[in-house]
Amino acid sequence: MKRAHLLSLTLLLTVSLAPLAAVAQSTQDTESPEAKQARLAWFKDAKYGMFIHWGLYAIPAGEWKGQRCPGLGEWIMNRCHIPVKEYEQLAKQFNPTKFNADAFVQLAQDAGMKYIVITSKHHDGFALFGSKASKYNVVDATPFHRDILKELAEACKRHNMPLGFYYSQSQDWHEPGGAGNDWDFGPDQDANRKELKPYDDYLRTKAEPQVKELLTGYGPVALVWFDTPRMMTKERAKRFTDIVRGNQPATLIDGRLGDVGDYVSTGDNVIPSAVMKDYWEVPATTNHTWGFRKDDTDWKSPGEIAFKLIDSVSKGGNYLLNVGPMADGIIPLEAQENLRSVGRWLKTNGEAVYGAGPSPWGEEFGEPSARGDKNLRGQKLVLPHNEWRVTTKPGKLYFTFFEEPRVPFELPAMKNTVKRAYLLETGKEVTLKQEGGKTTIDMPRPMWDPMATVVVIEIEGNAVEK
Ligand code: FHN
Repeated sequence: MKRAHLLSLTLLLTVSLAPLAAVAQSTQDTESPEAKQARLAWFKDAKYGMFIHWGLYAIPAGEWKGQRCPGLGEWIMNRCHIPVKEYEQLAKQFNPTKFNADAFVQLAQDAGMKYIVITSKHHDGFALFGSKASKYNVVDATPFHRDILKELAEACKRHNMPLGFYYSQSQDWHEPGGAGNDWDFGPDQDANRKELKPYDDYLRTKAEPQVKELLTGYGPVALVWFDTPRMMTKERAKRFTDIVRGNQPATLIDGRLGDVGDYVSTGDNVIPSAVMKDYWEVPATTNHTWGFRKDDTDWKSPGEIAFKLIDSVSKGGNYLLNVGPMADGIIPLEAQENLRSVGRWLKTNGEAVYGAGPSPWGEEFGEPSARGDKNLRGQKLVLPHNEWRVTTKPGKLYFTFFEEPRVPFELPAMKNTVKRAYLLETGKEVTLKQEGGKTTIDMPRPMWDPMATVVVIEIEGNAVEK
């Protein structure tokens, strides 16, 4: 993150320690669109963040009592219906002696990621920070006794890295009042959606106090990433918004609280098929799970990651890419290597990503199935085209090619005069031809970087006119 942006974020976040009930009311209800955009500015520039899913589930790593338990690693307690009394024993084994907060932040920096979001408490109810609201936390319940979030917050501060906290506000499988644990505590609701658990007790005695602890004990919180809003009425969601706004007014709230957040959170690994009106972020996996599973070694390649990142930026969003540290505190080395490869690419091509705007066109994204087919989620199928994407800055268009154009590449139609074309990485001119109202570029072959090559097109005027 550029220093100026970091300063404005710090400033925004520090102003936040003002007296709070009143602020909560006013920020929530009266914030102007401009003020909201100012809070979002660092996030929109950042584009690429590191998600970290880490907790007790890293110990069983997808296997319970010698049996493979299919599904997401962090869902093992639910998928295998592990009783609370058994699952919580894992805390006694949680001793990640190889954990080094600076190494996490260093990896994010090497990868070119501009913010970090870590699970402070996932659905299993275990907190990765010292909490007075529940002893089921890393400091009180494990032999490790160290406050992982505190160490990470300090490391982030040392490296100027914005830090946000994931918090599972509704699901808490450890608590009788939390949503989601029907194997120990029965269903959350009956057939008429009548609530059957002391859900508000859980919210008031654990979830709300813990969110407050995060907002008051861990320095500036860049964002809170709520998730799976079950039974989250507007009134309940507002209680969380008030805690966040009341303690740190600049902190962003994701799109999964249960009421409007500061930006849209898309589905897991779901990059929209076109530019969206509102600003958005996609949470994404590097393999197929969030929490570590020893049997999931199907890592996304650097090329796939680079494509998804630029695809996201060209559609006006952020790419929040997950790593799942192992029980000893180490992030799987294959994931580290792939992230660092993308980071090296970003070192010379980052201008096309950070702070860049979306595509002025959209034809490059693909086309809806003419037969009206649906995808596996039952949505309208869009047949994607993945050859190239374009991102923008005033007076500049960044065409990123993921496949080598075999013929001169025709730029999409625009009224602007095209002034110049060159490779972003080397500055070398790219042959430009303008004939009969068409502009083509002739990329040198073989492509400079076979993974992704960026050609910068300089145009008259700030933005594309169509
Ligand atoms: O259930 C969670 C899942 O474990 C993971 O945390 C993802 C990340 O976006 N969110 C939920 C499913 O959407």
